[in-house]
Amino acid sequence: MRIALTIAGSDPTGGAGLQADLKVFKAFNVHGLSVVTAITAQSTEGVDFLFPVDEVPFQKQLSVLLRDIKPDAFKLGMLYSRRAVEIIGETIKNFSLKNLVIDPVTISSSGMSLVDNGTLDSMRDVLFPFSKVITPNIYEASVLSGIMIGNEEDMKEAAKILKDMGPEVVVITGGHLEEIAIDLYYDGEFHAVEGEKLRGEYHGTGCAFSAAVTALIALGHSPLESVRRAKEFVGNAIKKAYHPGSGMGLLNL
Ligand code: PXL
Repeated sequence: MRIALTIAGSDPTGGAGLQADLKVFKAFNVHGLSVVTAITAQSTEGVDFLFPVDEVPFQKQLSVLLRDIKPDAFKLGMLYSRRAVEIIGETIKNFSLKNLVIDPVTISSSGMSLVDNGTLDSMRDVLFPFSKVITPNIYEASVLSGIMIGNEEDMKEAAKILKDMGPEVVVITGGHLEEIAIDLYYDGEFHAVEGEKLRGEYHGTGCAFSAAVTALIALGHSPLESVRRAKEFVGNAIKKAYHPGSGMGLLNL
C-alpha cells in the first residue's frame, strides 16, 4: 500500500482541507495520513473562524507519526503561520521526506485570508526549494511571482519566476481559452494540460487537485502524468458535484 500525507487545515464541510485530501487519497487507493495545522469553523457559505494549532501540538503530530510511518509523497495545504513553515522545514530535513507537493493556499473560495503576515514569503524561501511540484492558481501565482497575470504570456513569465524559487515543476491552474480549461505545466519546458471548461464555483478544487497529484506521485507516476490524471479526476468530481448546504457546491470525490 502506498502512503500519502497531507499537512493542512480542517474543513468541517468535508469539501476542502484535510478531509477532502483524505477522500482523494482513498479514491486512488493510497493510504492517507493527516496532520492538522488549523481548525476552521465554516459552512458551504464560507469560513467564519480560523484557529491555528499551537506550535507544540503541531510539531508533535509530525514527529510522533513520522518516527513510525514514512509517506511516499506529501502535500501542504493551508499552513497559516510562519512557525508552521519553519517546523515543516525542520521535519523535512530530520526525516528526509521526499516528493513534496505544495498548494500555496492564500484565501478561501469565500474570500477569507488563510495565511498570517509573512507566511507566504517564508513558505517560498524555506519550502519551495524542497518541493517537487507547486500548484498555485492564477491569483496565488500572481502574488508569489509579483507578475499580475492577465494572459498566457504572463502565466509563462510567472511560471519561470516561480521555478527559479526551487520547485522542480510549477503548475499554474485556472487558465482558459474559449471552451477549454488550460493549466500551464513548466519544468524547464512548457506543457499545456487541457481539460473541458466547466462552469460554476466549487469549493475545494485546489485541494482536490493537489491531493490527486500527491497520490499519483506516491503511486510512482511522473509529475506530468500525475498532473494530467489529476486534472481529469477533478473534472469528473466537478461533473458529479452536489449541493448539501445553501452555499457552494462540493466535489463528488
Ligand atoms: O481551498 C483552500 C482551503 C484550504 N484548506 C482549508 C480551507 C480552504 C478553503 O476554504 O477551508 C481548511
